[in-house]
Amino acid sequence: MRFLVVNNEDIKKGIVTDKYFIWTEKVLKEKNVNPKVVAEVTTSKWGIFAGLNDVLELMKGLPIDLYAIPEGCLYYPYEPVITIVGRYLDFARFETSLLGFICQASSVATQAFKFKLAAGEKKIYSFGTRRMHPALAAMIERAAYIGGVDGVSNYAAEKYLGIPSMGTMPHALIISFADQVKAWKAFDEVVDKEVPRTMLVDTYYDEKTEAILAVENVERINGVRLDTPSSRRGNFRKIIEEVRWELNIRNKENVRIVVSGGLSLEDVLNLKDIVDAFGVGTSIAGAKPVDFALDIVEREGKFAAKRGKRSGMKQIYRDWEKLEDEVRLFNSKPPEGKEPIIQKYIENGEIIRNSSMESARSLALKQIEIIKNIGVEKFLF
Ligand code: PCP
Repeated sequence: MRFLVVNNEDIKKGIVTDKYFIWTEKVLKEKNVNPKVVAEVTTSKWGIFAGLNDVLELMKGLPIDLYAIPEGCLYYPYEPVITIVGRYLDFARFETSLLGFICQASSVATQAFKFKLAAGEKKIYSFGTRRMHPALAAMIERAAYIGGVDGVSNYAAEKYLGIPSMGTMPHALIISFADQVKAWKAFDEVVDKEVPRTMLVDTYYDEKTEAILAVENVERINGVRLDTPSSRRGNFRKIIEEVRWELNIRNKENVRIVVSGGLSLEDVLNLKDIVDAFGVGTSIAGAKPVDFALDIVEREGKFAAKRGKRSGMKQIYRDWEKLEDEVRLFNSKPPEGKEPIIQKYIENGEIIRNSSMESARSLALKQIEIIKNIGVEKFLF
C-alpha cells in the first residue's frame, strides 16, 4: 500500500522539480556553459525562517557551499535567508524542492510567531495538522513549535520530533457516550493522571450550562474548552465572560478557559484578556506560503542580477537589542555594534553546522521578548 506522496529518494535526486530546469540542464550541458555563481533566496516580507533542516538534507553531497540565517531567526524584506555558492548546474534542479521546504515551513513558523505575539502571556496550541496533507504533519508541528506555540496536537510529533503532543477531547467522545457527564468522567478515570482534564463543554447544551455541569461533576477538572461553531456563537466574548463568571462564583478561578474553532489573529487579540489558551488550526497550519525566490547575484566573480534584485553576495548585520539590520557585501567591514547572522552550513557538500529545532525555538522566543520591548504592532500584520 502506498499513499500518493513522492518519496525521499526522488526529492533527493531532483526529480521533484519544475520541467524548465530539466530543459535548462540540457541546454547548458550541450553548450558547455556552467558558470560559477552566487545565488540567494529572498522575499519581500518579514518572517521567521524555518525548513533549513530539510534544505541541508537536500543539498548535502552536492559540490556547493551553502550559507543561511539560523532557523527561528527573524528576517526582513529582501534579506538573503540562504546563499548558495557553486556551479549552476550542480544545484539548478534542486531549486523547486529547496523553495518548497522553506516557503511552507517559514509561513507556518511566522504565523505561530504572530499568534504568540498576539496572545501575550496566554497559550497558543497548534491544532491544525488535520487541515493539511498528513505527510506534512511533522513539518507543520516542527515549524509551529519553532515559531513559539506552547503545544502541538499531532501525536506523530512524539515519534518524528521527540516533543510531547497534547489536546483535549473530540465531540465524538461525548456523543459516543450520548452523555457529556459520563464521557468527562470516563476520560478522567482512564486517561493518564498527568494529562490536564480539559472538558469540552459545547456539545449538547449552552456552554455555561455544560461548564457548570463539568465543574460540578469532575473533581480534578483543569479546564473547559469552547469549540462553539460560528453559527451558534452570537457574541463569543459574552459567552466566554458568562462561563468565567459561573466558574468563579463556584470557586473555580483556576479552571482554565480554552477556546478553538476557526480562530484568527484578531480573535486572539480580542479575547486574550478572558481566555487562557487558544487552539488554532487553519490560521497556523494552513498559512499562505511565503513567496521566497532564488536568484543569481554573482556570475564568475562579477556582480550579476536580474531587474528588481540587488547583485553581490551579502551578509546581514544585526543589532540584537533593537532587532535592526544592515545588509552589506559579504566581506565588507561589519558596522559597529552589529553581529553577522548568515553562517556557513555546507562546505563542499559536507554539513558543517546542524540546525536544531530547540535552538530555533529559543531564538524565536528570544525575539518575541525583544519585540515586546520595542513594540508589537508592526509585527502583527
Ligand atoms: C477541530 C478541533 C479544533 C479545530 C478543529 C481547529 O474541530 O476541535 O478546535 O481547527 P480550525 O482552527 O481550523 O477550526 P472539529 O473538526 O469540530 O473537531 P471536534 O468536533 O472533534 O472537536
